[in-house]
Amino acid sequence: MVDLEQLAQQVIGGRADETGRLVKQALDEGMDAQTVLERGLIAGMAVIGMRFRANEIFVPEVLVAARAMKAGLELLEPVFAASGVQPLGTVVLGTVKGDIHDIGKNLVGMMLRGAGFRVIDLGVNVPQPKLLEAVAQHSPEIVALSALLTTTMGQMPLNIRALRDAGYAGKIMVGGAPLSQEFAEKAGADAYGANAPDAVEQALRLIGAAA
Ligand code: B12
Repeated sequence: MVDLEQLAQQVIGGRADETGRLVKQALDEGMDAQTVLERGLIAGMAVIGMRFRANEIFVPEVLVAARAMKAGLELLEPVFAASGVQPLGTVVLGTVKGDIHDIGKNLVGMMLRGAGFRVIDLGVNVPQPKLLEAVAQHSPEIVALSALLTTTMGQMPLNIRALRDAGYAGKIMVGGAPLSQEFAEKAGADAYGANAPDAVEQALRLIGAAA
């Protein structure tokens, strides 16, 4: 029987192959996918989130852990799709127009997925029509936008206004190095996240789930 604590340790250590192997073994042994997700993958990523916040580890370690988590998630996703386990909510995520930075956005997306959200990642340099189209198509509980440049952070209020004008009534969360809580409030966002664990905490708050 797979030891889920050991699976969590593989995520923490960023060992993608071993993570995938243990997830597959757990499923083959008939273990419930939700249990594998919560007590293996999410438990591991939660430790990474805490260590990242405490400045005990840095971006490279988070990235390799996130990659390991992704390897495990890819094996669980078809099981969830087949069994109809409900995600916490849908997040439409993207880096704003004119901006091609995506390392932070990808981290945010992976941690949101790890927390149980369905994430529709629109990629980088996302023009407003593409964002509006995705929101109309997926009716997300949350739209999450990233900007890394002072020249692109101005896209935030423009996108937020366009989303509201189009009738989007869900929550909007923004982040990226040049942004701040104050900027987010002025832009009309519902939340600002300073880093990926914070993004998860904010997303849970926005949908009314305890962090
Ligand atoms: C890597 C990098 C690049 C890579 C990007 C590769 C990639 N695939 O992303 C490349 C080389 C392509 C690049 C290009 C450019 N870059 Co650059 N880049 C960086 C660098 C070194 C690191 C950014 C990064 O990935 N950080 C690590 C991640 C994990 O952190 P993060 O992005 O901040 O994300 C975290 C939080 O902000 C938050 N977050 C992020 N998004 C979101 C979204 C939500 C919803 C939430 C809640 C939270 C959240 O959570 C994340 C995880 O903790 C920064 C310097 C720096 N120290 O920030 C410069 C930097 C951002 N770049 C800069 C510049 C100027 C450029 C260029 C214009 C350079 C040029 N002259 O061509 C181009 C712009 C291209 C474009 N149109 O976008 C400047 C921006 C200056 C400014 N004030 O505007 C910086 C600050 C460097 C500098 N000091 O001058 N860059």
